[in-house]
Order: sequence, then structure tokens, then C-alpha cells
Amino acid sequence: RLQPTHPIALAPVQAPEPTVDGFVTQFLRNLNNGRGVALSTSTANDRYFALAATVRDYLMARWLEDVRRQRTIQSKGVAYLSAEYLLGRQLDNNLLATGLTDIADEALVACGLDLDDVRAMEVEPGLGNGGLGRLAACFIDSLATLGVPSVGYGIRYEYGIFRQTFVDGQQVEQADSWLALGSPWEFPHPEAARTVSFGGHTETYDDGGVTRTRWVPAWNVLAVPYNYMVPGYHNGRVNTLRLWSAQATQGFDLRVFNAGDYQEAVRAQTYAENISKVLYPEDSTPQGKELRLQQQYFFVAASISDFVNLILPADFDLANLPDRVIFQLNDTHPVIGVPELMRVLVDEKGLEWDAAWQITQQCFAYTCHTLLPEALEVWPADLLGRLLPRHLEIIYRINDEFLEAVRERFGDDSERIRRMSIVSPDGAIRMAYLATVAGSKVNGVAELHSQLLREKVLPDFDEFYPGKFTNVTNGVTPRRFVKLANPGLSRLITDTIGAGWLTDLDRLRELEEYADDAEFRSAFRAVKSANKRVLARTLAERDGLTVADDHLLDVMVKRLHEYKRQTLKLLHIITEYDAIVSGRVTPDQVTPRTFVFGAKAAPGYAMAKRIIHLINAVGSVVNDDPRVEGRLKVLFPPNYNVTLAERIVPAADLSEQISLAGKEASGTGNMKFALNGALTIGTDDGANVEIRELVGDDNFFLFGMAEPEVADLQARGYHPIDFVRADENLSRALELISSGAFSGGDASVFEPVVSNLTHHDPFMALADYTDYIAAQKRVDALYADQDAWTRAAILNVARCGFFSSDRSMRDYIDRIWHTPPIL
Ligand code: CBF
Repeated sequence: RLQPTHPIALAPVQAPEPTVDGFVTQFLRNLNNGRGVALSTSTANDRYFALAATVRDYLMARWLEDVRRQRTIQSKGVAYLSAEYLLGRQLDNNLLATGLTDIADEALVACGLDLDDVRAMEVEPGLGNGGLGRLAACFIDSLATLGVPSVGYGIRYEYGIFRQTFVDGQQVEQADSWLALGSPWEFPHPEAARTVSFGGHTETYDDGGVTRTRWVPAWNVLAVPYNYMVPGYHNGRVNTLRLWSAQATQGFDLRVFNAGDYQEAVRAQTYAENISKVLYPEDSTPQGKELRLQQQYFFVAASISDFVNLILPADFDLANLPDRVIFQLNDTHPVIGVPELMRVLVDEKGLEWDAAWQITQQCFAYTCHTLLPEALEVWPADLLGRLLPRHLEIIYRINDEFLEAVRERFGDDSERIRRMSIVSPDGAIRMAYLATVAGSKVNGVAELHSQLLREKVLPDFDEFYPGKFTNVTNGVTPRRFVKLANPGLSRLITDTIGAGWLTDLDRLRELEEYADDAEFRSAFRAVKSANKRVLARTLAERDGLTVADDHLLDVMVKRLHEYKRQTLKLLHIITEYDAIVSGRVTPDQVTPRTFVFGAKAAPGYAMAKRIIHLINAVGSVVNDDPRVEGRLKVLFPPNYNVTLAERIVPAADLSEQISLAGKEASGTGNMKFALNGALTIGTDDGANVEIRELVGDDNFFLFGMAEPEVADLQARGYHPIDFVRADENLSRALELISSGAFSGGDASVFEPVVSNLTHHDPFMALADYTDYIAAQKRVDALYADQDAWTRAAILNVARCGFFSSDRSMRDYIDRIWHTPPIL
């Protein structure tokens, strides 16, 4: 190979001049050369692409240098395996990371353009369903900001989470074609594609006197990597997010095509490409389930192959793999990676089983994000065996050896063996058990969650593996969720305590003393009001909704799930409404509130969709009733996403975190709201517990049963109807729904919701109703004293620095990964 001789080719890659002139030059160059247009003929999309390319140009030198350094140093890094990354928009985040926002602003003005118009073109990549995917996005941001070598691995879904619209108040899902106009942030590398195999059978063969097993797959797909930059904040570091896209190994069949059978000609291609087509397809059908397992194996196999065969040097001794990488399993979705690494080490690299198992056990760690049994994935053995026959064999062997060890320790306790077996009595593979057996550590995502995980979900494993279980409480990135989302508050904080807090969020504590400073309180209130006006503008433009800026903004935004109890929130709204319209209180006795909902329901989750319908129905009645005008308002903007969250969160006064205790693993919305000065009304669930401990009881509205009380009521027998009989307000609210008051007199429309609540109420909303209403009265009382409210809001901000995802990452590094930053 020729050696470079030109001095420019020998020098490190140069970033453009970080000046307005430098930016303008680069921007126009990208517009002309990258888009093939002149400024005068460019479209808004051209300008957005050129701007994104310009920001990329500033990041490029750092990225290339980081990749080079990581390869040279070969120190231990994190390979974060996650089926979801809910990234949110990239432009502002990347401008912020490079410190170029003001320069870009000025440069665009100099080109006769407005940064706001250009940024409005960006479509957010919705490659996640909710908390878990957003957490992954926060974590990779923090890893880059801490300078920890890491790669995020995932799937480049062609269609992300569906776009939600409402038709007659009911959710309608549309495909999210986020790539329709292309994405300027990705770098495809087809030349680095990995082959991922499926199906077929296994066979034994003689390898120089040793009998070995190999997999003879039936079909392959190509996994094509798309790289994304993950810049650290103001530290010159850029890590990589590598998302895989599925492609057929061969294009369409030209012979069949020429014979006129066009559908058959592309069948194999379509089949292969379906793997990365959609985020979490409907899995209530067998086909859907199979596709989901294909997705999981697809991205995990590609990622392991990428790491082992491309990132590691060719002469790397795999016995040292644990010193070089930790594969973090983000929930059960990537757990098929465990038998895959075993297969690679034993079948492909020729290691002995025991040595390979030693390595594997040190290379994986598992984060569990749930307590709901239905969310702990199990795969029917016949499906797994059909798709991944070698992996099923490997899992059986891991299980046999594991159960042998259990027997050695506890004797032939068949009940225990049955409970702990990775293979369930009906032959399904329990992926959480496999992850627990294989993982060097297992963590929950909030103190309470980790405790319940140990005590209730995996107690036998906790006993068997002392020290394996740990906790890392979730966190959120303050760059996106404070600095970008809430520039007013960020400015106020910096003016008050100085710079530096964005990467050292504990410093927010320094704000505590200002809670008693009247001038600071009034500045803080002014920021909140300004944020409400920004939200009002956003909702007016986006959805034609109006927001009054003198209302208490009471917000519940999260996925729609019965355990999160949006119905409880609705019952409160109906109770307030009923109190006014029945004349039991006068409107002026009610705190003016705007209730904001944001929620998507899984397309196949009928009850959740009916609850969405009910929220909209209650909203229409309340909003159209002149008797409550100026007092109560219900807003439900469709298609809640990260971009909208960045407007809603900073404007909120009250954050609704009202899940049944023991059901929400952590929550991260709760942290975002508290950090932006909203007070929480919440149960003792997930990370609410830690928020309350930190902010103090006086600055948090606690209500409802704690987890042991929930368990106790369950054990005694829960009869929701008893709670209906005991509280007249509750029975009136339910009666209003069943009478058809929100469905034009048609009592049948919401009958399933009421009947489910009064007869089953699996998440005990009715049991917590009375206490919830009492807590809401405390909210009203405090809000009536604006000074006291603002003081509490400031203390929430000051005391929630713990919830930075930088801290979560440090905890992972100390307790699980042992991957020091590269300085
Ligand atoms: O840990 C991140 C989040 O994950 C979930 O969204 C999940 O999908 N399992 C949980 O429901 C949240 O409680 C948790 O914060």
C-alpha cells in the first residue's frame, strides 16, 4: 500500500474555523456540493441538511480521533446492547455539544435564514417506545460526556414508533416514515456489513479427532451498519452509535423477474428487509413474535461479530475479552447474545466450552427494567429451535450445568429446580433467568425496584448468587432536559451559581439558599410563566390548542398503561368537574387547572386505547361546558414524543406519577419534571421514592398505598366495589361515565372501562382514589400560596442533581463495568 506523503494527508483531520465566517463558508459549501443547490434555490430541507452537515464537519475531526484512540489504546469499553434508542432531535443537541449554537445562529442570519425555521425541518427518530429507549439515549450522551469508550448498538428501524392521530377521539396509528427525506446524521457502511444467519440444523463433525458441533443455517441476511456521532458535552469527545439495517444477501431474482413474476422475484429481499422495518411490531400474532425474535438476534449477532471480528485486532487473545468489553443487556431484548457469544467462542473460535463460559459470564451484565411478569420475555422452545437451533442447544446445556450447580448446593429440591430452571415447565425459555445466570451483575433501575427484583421476582437467584444483584437508579441527561429544553432556567441557574453545573449536577444544591430569596423566587416564577407561553405557542401551532398561562399546569405524560393509572387522573378531573356542575362548589373555589395528557397506547392493547378515547371524550365535554370555563381544561395533544416533551416538561407545575406502588420500575419523566421545577404528586413507587427522600416530604405530594400495603390488600382479597361504596365522589364520577355523560348518552361506549374498574381494577386505582383526591387538595392549598409553591419548586430543582444520567453512568462504572474514562 502506498504511504501518504502530502503534509495535509499526514496531518490530523482539521475542523473548520469556529467563527461565523468559517461556519458560513462551510454551510454554503455543504449546500452547494452536498445538496447540489444554490442558496437562492434551496428548499428548507436542503438548508437543514446543509446545516446538519456543517455541524458534522465540526465534530468529524474529534470523532475520527476518538475512534483512532480507542483502537490504539484498546482499553475496556462498554458495548451497550439496546433494541431501542429514543434519540429526539439531533441538531440542537449537537450544536450544544460543540458550543456552536450562537455561531450557527449568526451565520444563518448572515445568509438571510432563521435557525428556528431550519431546525423545524428535523424529524425526530422515534426508535423507541418510551422510558427504556429514552434512557439508552441519555446513557450514551453521558458516556460520551464522561469520556468513556463505548459503542451503542441497536436497530435502524425504517419506521419508528407509530405516529398517533385521533379520529373521533380514538387513537389511529400511522407509519412513522422518519427517513422519507433522508437523515443527515447517519453514515452507512455497507462494506462493513455482517452476515446474520437463521434456521437450518446443527450437526457434529470430526475436527482432527475432536467431535465438534456446527450450525448449518438455512438462510442469511446482511446487517448493514449505520454510524451516528454521539458527542460529549464540551469535551471534544465523540462516541459512536451503530444501528443495523437488514438487507437481503442477494438482490432480487432477475431470472424470475424476467419471467414476469415480479412479486416472487423480490420475495426473499422483502422478507430479509422486514427484519428492521418497524420498531417492535405487533407481537400478539405468531408471525409478529417470530419477527421480534429475528430482530433481537439480528442486531445482537451483528454487534458481537462487529466487536469480535472488526474492532478487536486480528491477533487478540479471546481469553482476555473481559478486559476489553462489557456487553450491557438493556432488558431481556438482547439476551440471545449470551448463547451467541458462546457459539462464536466455541464453534467459530474453537475455545473449550468451560473457558468460553467463563469468558461469557464476565462479558455480560443485565439491567432489568420491569416488574410486570408479562414484560419478562419468554420464547417458546419450538420457535427458538426453528430459528436458532444451535442457540437452543447451547441454552439447554447452560441450563443443565446451572441446575447441576443448584442441586450441588441445595440438594435435589425439585420445587426449587422447577422454579429456577431457565426452561419453564411448559418448555419456554425464560430470558431474564438466562441473563441472570450469565450476567456478571444484575441491576434494577431504582432502589425500590432493585429490592423487589431481589425479593419478589428473582429471590432464588439472589440467594444462589450473593452479591450479583445491585441497583443503579436511572438518570436523565441535563444537557437535553434542562439546558436545551429550559434555556430560561439554565440562564437563571448559571447567573446564580455560575457555570459548570451541567456536568456536575450536584452543584444545583447551591440553589437551596435562594429558595428563601424573594427576588430569586420571582425570577424563577417568571421563567415558568415564559415556559408556559412557549408551550402555548407550540400547541397552538402544532395542534390548534390554547393554553391559559394563569392555570396550574397539571401534567401526565407517559405511555398509556393501566398500571400507570391514567384512569385515576381522569377520575380526579371528573370529580372536579362534577363538583362545579352539580353546584356543590362554586367555580371560584376551584384552582384553575389545565390538565395535559400525552400518551400512546400499544396498537394491540384494547383497554389502553379505550382509555385514550375516554380522556378525549371527557376533554371535549369539559372544554365545551361554559360552567367550568376558565377553571378546568383538558388538553391531549396527539403524538407525544421527545420533541414535545421538551416543551411540556419545563412548563409544568405538577407532575403526575401515580402508578400503583410496586409496578413502575423507576420512571424517568418524574426526574425530568422535578429538575425543571414541577412538584410531584406521586405514590411510593419507582424512583418517586428517591425523589421524595431527596426533596423532602414538604415538597412532594405523597398519596396511596405503599407496596407492602398493596401486597397485603391483594392477599386479603381486593373488592373495588367496597371503595366505590365508601366514597360518594368516586361513585358519582364512575356513574357519570357509565351514564353516557361523556359519550353523547350512549352508556355502552365506556362500559368496559367502568366495568373493569369496578369488578377487577387490577391496578387498584379505586383503592387509592380517596387519598389521591386528598393529596390534590393539598396541591390546591399550596398553589394558593405562590411564594410557598415556588419555594418548594426551587427546592425540587436544587435537590435533584442526583438524577443526572452522568451519575447513573458513574454508578454503572463503579458497580458493574469497571471501564474508566480515557482522558
Ligand atoms: O428504566 C427505564 C424505564 O424502562 C421502562 O420504561 C420499561 O420499558 N421497562 C419502565 O417502565 C420505566 O419504569 C423505566 O424508568
